[in-house]
Amino acid sequence: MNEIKFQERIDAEKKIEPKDWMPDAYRKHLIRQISQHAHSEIIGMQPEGNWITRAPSLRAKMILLAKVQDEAGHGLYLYSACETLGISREELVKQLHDGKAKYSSIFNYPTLSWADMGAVGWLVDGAAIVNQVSLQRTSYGPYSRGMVKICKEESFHQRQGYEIMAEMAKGTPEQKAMAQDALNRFWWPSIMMFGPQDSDSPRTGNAMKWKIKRQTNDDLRQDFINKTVGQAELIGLTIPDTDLKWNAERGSYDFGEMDWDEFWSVVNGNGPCNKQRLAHHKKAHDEGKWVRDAAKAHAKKQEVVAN
Ligand code: FAQ
Repeated sequence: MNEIKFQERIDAEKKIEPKDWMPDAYRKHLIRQISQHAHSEIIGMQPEGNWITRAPSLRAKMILLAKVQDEAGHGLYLYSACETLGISREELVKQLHDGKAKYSSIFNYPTLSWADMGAVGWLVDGAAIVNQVSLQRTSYGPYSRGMVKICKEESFHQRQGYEIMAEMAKGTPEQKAMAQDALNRFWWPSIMMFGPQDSDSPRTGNAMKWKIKRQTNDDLRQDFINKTVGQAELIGLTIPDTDLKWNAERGSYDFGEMDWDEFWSVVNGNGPCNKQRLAHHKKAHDEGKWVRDAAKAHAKKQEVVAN
């Protein structure tokens, strides 16, 4: 009975809130997705943090620093949304450290040059926005509201990345070559962010039924490609896909086959930087223990004073 009423609410486009009844499987599905999303924001700070001290100007350094801080904020909104489902932050971090929770495959690729900061902002934030704009209409209230705030900031991030790429593309031949090289390395991993093809995506069925996801992986990937091709052309860069061509009948770009072996290898922990990213997160978490302890002790003291 509860399940039927729950589905009716979803079908009527009503949001589910933390204190509402929900099926266990819906709760678990959300904890999995929101926590993986939160972990992605936090681990995603590493490839960009790598360039803060080497930004080419003070302006570029300030912008990059602000962007990386924004990603930390996104992680915090998402952890908070996830905690409303009855799981603690400690448990979520433990699942990440134990390898039980994933984070986006894209952050397991290295950032080798300043142009990579352009490619990450333009393509990675660009792909994240396409996915997150869709998630603004997700059925779980706290997740949906978090997405609205996050999307506003992500669109600024996407523009700062595109600006870096555009500047480099119209710079010296060496700078243009660096921008093209960054696009070559980040293109395929960026379109892999949308996940496996619909036919290989075990979570999509329930996610669509419960309106957690509003569009499938393949639909979102296609949207992203359609939006991005013209942006590359405008700044004179070439997307590294010889099969990419406009299909007037579909009103979309056709594109080449992704390397799915590479995708699953990275998702399963064997990408170029998986071990490094997780080791860094664990080290930072251990080194930050005294801060968490001090904050807890302070909160406890305030409680005693208030009582
Ligand atoms: N990487 O059945 P599906 C950002 C896993 S935020 C790793 O299709 P689902 C901002 C999937 O979890 C980027 N794992 O799963 C930023 C599942 O494994 P599980 C993060 C992946 O959930 C920018 C299994 O494969 N955004 O970038 C990936 O329906 C710059 C089967 O897959 C989000 O997390 C992958 N790419 O669809 C920050 C958005 N794809 O859990 C810093 C929210 C699939 O069963 C700097 N999440 N898997 O063990 C989603 O929209 C979905 O969860 C998908 C996957 C689309 C990621």
